[in-house]
Amino acid sequence: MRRQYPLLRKHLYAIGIGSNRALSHRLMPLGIIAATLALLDEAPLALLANAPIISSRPIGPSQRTYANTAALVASHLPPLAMLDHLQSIERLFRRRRYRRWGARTLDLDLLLWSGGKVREKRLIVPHPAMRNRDFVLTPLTAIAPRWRDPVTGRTVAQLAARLAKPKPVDRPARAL
Ligand code: A4P
Ligand code: MG
Repeated sequence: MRRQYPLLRKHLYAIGIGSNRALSHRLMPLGIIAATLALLDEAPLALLANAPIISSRPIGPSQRTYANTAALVASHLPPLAMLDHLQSIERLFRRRRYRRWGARTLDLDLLLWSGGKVREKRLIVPHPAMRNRDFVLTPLTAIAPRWRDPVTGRTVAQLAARLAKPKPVDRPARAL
C-alpha cells in the first residue's frame, strides 16, 4: 500500500536561526530556539534536520552573545509564503524590528531554497550575507555540507572552508 503523505513537500529550505535576547527570565535564547524548532516541525512545515546550537560573538552593534543554529525544513509553501510564515513565528516571540542588527529574541533567515535563487523586494535567496558568516556556515555544514550555493557554485562545506582559511595580505610582508 502506498504511504499517504499529509502534504505535498515540494520545497526544501535551509533556515538560519539566531537569538541573543531572552523573552523572559524563563525563556532564554536556548529555550527560544528549542521552541522554534518545534514550530518548524508543525504543518505546513516539516523539520528534516537541525544542527547543534553554537554560541557566537555578535556581528554588528549588539553586545550580547548569540545562540545560532540552522535547520532543514520541507514545505509546500513557496518562498514568499515561507518568509511570511517565518516572520509570523518571529512575531510569536515578540521580535521587534526597531533597529537593524539590534538584539533580538529570534531572527529567522531563509538561507537556501531547493528552487535556487529568489530576487524580490523583500526576499533575497541565497541570503546575501551567508557566505561571510561563520555563525551561519558552521551549523549549516553540519546538516547540508553538499548543498550548492547557486550564486557561487560552491558547496556549503567549501564556503565554510574558504571562510576559515586565513586571508592573504594585500602585499607580501617586507622582509626585515
Ligand atoms: N529579507 C530579504 N532576504 C531575506 C532572507 N533571505 N531571509 C528581508 C530573511 N529575510 C530576508 O530582516 C529585514 C528584512 O530582510 C525582512 O523584513 C525581509 O523582508 P530582519 O530580520 O527584519 O532584520 P535584521 O535581521 O535586523 O536584518 P538583516 O539584514 O536580515 O540582518 P541579518 O543578516 O539577519 O543579521 N551576529 C551573530 N553572532 N549571530 C547572528 O545571528 N545576526 C545578525 C542579523 C547580526 N549579527 C549577528 C547575527
Ligand atoms: Mg534577519
